[in-house]
Amino acid sequence: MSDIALKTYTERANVHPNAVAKKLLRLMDEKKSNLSVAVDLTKKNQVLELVDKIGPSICLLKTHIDIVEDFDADMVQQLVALAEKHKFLIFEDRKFADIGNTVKLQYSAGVYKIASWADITNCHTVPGEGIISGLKEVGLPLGRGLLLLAEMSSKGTLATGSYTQATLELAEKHNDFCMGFIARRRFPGLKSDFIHMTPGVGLDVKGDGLGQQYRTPEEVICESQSDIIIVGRGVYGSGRDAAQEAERYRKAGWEAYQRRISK
Ligand code: 6AU
Repeated sequence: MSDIALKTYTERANVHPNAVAKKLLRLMDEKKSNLSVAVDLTKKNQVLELVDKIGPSICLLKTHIDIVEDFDADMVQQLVALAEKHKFLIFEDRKFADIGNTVKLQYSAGVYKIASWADITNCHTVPGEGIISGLKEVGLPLGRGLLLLAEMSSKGTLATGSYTQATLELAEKHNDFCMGFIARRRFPGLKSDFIHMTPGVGLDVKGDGLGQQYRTPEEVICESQSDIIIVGRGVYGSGRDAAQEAERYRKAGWEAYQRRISK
């Protein structure tokens, strides 16, 4: 077991150099939650209603803002107000994947102005180091954090082996802005304390028929030593009581973390 995986979130927060990571780790212990909910809904009101319901159970809200059909500036204001009300951070899962100059514009401008409201965003490393440098020029002065997609949850993903390894090295080089990874597990031997977030988490089913693969919070947090579980349809899928399901995942994630740090 890696040393960092045995520390509490607060112990890590106390010495963490990245302001967003520090805030997130503090919130996690305060709310006893390592749950991020992926709200993949296409109507503004559906998103806001769901976020208000699950807000008490999450440490991080994950959005795909570009799937919202009736997006407007008021939606962002309301999301930020909900984040203050329920105490969670916002992660816009934009998965940038272009050259540095283009991602700078995509991150700061356009319809969504992501950098102005999202605490955290993420990117692929396929373009090389320039993508991180470009995003950093915008995000660092605003006190934002970046996650690199080091691995993916989907079947047949190409983000493996030397691609994953090169991604870890880029994160170490830019550890002032890169605060963590999207990954299936904690990577051993890293110098910095990166926050590992894992999607593809479900308690009831193993997949979705489109290549998504689900593992349980126990497998992800305790066995694979990741820090945060990202759950979407498991929480709000058809016929589910979202508030109740969010609590179920929060408890499962938290208990798995308790078992891990007591090993
Ligand atoms: O629980 P689900 O399958 O309903 O939703 C999983 C969420 C979706 C995906 O876009 C996202 O997690 N995701 C990511 C992220 C977070 O970057 C990477 C990945 O490899 N797999 C994945 O599902 O919103």
